[in-house]
Amino acid sequence: MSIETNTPITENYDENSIQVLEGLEAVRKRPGMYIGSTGERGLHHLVYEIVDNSIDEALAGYCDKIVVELLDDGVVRVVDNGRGIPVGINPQKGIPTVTVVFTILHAGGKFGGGGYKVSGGLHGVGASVVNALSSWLEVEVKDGKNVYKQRYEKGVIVTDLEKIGDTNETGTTVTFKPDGKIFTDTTVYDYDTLKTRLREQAFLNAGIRIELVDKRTDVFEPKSDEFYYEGGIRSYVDFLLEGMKKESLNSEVIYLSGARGDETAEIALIWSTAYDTKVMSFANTLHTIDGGTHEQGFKQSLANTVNKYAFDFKHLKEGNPRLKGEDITEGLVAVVSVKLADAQFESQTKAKLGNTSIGKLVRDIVNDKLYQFLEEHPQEAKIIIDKSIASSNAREAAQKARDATRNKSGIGGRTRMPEKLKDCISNDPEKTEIFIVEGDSAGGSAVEGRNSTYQAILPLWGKMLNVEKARVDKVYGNDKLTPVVIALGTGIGENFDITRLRYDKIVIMADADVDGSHIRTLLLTFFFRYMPELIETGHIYLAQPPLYRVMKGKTYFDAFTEEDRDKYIEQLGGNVEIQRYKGLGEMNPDQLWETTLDPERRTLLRVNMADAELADETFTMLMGDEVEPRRRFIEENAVFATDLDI
Ligand code: TSJ
Repeated sequence: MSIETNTPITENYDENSIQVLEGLEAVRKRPGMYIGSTGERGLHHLVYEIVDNSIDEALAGYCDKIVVELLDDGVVRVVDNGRGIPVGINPQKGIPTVTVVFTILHAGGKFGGGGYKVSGGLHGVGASVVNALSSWLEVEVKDGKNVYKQRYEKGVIVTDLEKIGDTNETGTTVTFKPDGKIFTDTTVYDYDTLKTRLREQAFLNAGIRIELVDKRTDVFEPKSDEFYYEGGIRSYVDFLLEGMKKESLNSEVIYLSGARGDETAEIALIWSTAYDTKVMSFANTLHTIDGGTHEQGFKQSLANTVNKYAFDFKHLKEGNPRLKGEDITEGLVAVVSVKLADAQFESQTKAKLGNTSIGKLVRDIVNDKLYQFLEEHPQEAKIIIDKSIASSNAREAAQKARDATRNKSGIGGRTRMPEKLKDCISNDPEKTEIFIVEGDSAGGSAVEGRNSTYQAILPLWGKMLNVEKARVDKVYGNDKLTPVVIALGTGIGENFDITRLRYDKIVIMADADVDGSHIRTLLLTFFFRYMPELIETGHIYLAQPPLYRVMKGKTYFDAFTEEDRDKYIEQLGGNVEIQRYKGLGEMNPDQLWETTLDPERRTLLRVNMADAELADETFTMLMGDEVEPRRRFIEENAVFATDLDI
C-alpha cells in the first residue's frame, strides 16, 4: 500500500523527474567524479557516505547507535536509531523527502527542516550517489508509528514509498548492493578497512555507539566490533599512543576545547618517547589528510605557547634561542577536531581545510588554555620542555655530522678520511670491514693485529670515557660521531645513500662491561635513528671478545660466556688453567686477532632492527631522569645479540 498523501510518482513525471534521471545518469557515467574512484576505495566510500548521514543525525542529538552489517552477495546494511528520514511530501518537489534524498543529486543535508547546522562539505550529499551506483537499494524509515519502505534499482524508483508495518521505534535502515558493472575491480568489502574508519568516527563523536558486523556466510568468519568512546578524542590519543608502542611522558592526555559562534574546536595531546610526530586533524569528522588552517593553527600556537611559558618561567634564559616547532612536536601525539557550518576544502584531494576563522579559534584555545595548563602543571611543563631541548640537541648534532660529510665530499676531491681511521688497503666494499673500537689501547692492538688488506680500524674517544659521569646524551650531543659518519661514507638521514657505503661489515668492538654497553647503545641508537637502512640490510655487527681462555697443556678454548667456560672445563676433564680477559685493551695484537678479528675463528653477532630498537629505548632511558632504571642497566649491563654469524 502507498501512503495516502502521496500521488504515485509514475503519474508525476514532470521536468523534475527528468532532471532526476539526468542527474543520476551523470553519476553512473562518471562515477569517479562523485566518489573519487571505482576501485576498492570508491566501493568503501559508499558505506562512509551512508554512515555519515547517521552520524549527522547523532551530532544533531537524535541518534546514539549505528550498526553496519556486511551481508552475502556484497550487500551492506546501515541501521540507525535516529528520527528517520522525513517521509512527508517535500513542498518544492512534490514527492516524499526520503525519495528526494535518494533520487536528486546534492539534495542531502539541505532538505527537510533546513538540514543540519554542522555538516561537512560532503555529508549528506551522498545518498543519491550511492543509490545511482547500486544495482539495488532499499530504504526503511520508522517514524514512531509506521514503517515505510522504498526500493530503487540503479537509482531508479521501482516501488513507491509504501507503509509496510507499525512500530513505536524510530530510525532509518538503508540496504544496498554496489553495482558490479560500476565497481569492476572488486565488490568485496574489507572488514578491517571499514573497522578502521568506523572506529575513527566513534572516537570523533564521543558517546556514539557504532557496531560493525560481518554476516557474510560465503568466505568469511563471522566477526564483529563495537566502538564506543566516552572520552572521544582523548581516547583516540590514548589509542594512537598504544599503537605506537611508546611510553607517554605526560601523566594523562591534555584536552583543550572551545567554541565561537557555531564553530567548535577540540584538541587532545600527549608527548611520548617517540621521535616522530603524529598529529591527526579532522573537520566535521572528515580526516583532513593534508591538514589546513586548523592543523597549522595548532602547530603554530603550540610552539608559541611552549616557548612563551619556557621563557616566562625561566626554563630558557633571555638570549637563548627559541625552541623550534619540530623540536617541540617530537614525540607529540595529537588529535585536532573542528566542527564548522561552512567547511571549505582545498587541495587536489579535497582533504585540506581552508577556513581561516577556525585557525584563529584553534590558536586562541591553545594560547589561552594550554598556557594555563602549563602554569597549573609545572612538572608536566618541565617534561615537555626538557624533551624539546633534548630533541634540539640531537638535531644539532645530526646537522653537524651532516655538514661534516657534505663539506668534505666536495666535487672533484675525495672525502678526506678522519685522522683516527686506519683504513684498509682494499677498497672493495663487498669484502672490507671496519671495526669501531672503544679506546685507544685496544685500537692500537687492533691496528697491529688486523688483516690490513681488508680490515680498517676506527678508534673512538682517545681516552676511554667514564660514560657514567659524562652521560650518554652529552656524548651524543656533540660531534664525536662525525668520524664514524665520514668513514662509512653514506651520509645520514635524508641524505643517506647506501651505494656509497665503504665497507661490507661494520663491527662495533667494545668490552663486555658497563662502558662497553653504553657505547654499543649509543652507536646502535645513532644507526637506528639516522642510518636504519644499515641495520635493515644487515651491515652492523657486534664483535664478541671472549671472557675466558680455558687451557690445559697446549689445548685451549676461548669462552664467551660463563656457561661456555664451565663446558670447556668439563670437556678438558678439569685441572685446567683459566685466564680471564679483562678487556680488549689488555689483549695483545695476536690475541685480538685470534679471538676477535680473524674471520675463521671469531664470533660476530649481526644486529637486527629489534636489537636496535631496544638500544634506542635503553638510550632514552639512560637520557631520562629516572635513577632506578639507570642503576639497573648498569647492573645488568645489557647485551644486544641475536643471529649468530661466524
Ligand atoms: F544516507 C541516507 F540518506 F541514506 C541515510 C540517512 C542513511 C541512513 C542509514 C540514515 C540516514 C538518516 C537521516 N538518519 N537520520 C536521518 N535524519 C534525517 O534525515 C532527519 C530527520 C528529521 C529531521 C527534522 O527536521 O525533523 C531532519 C532530518 C535531516
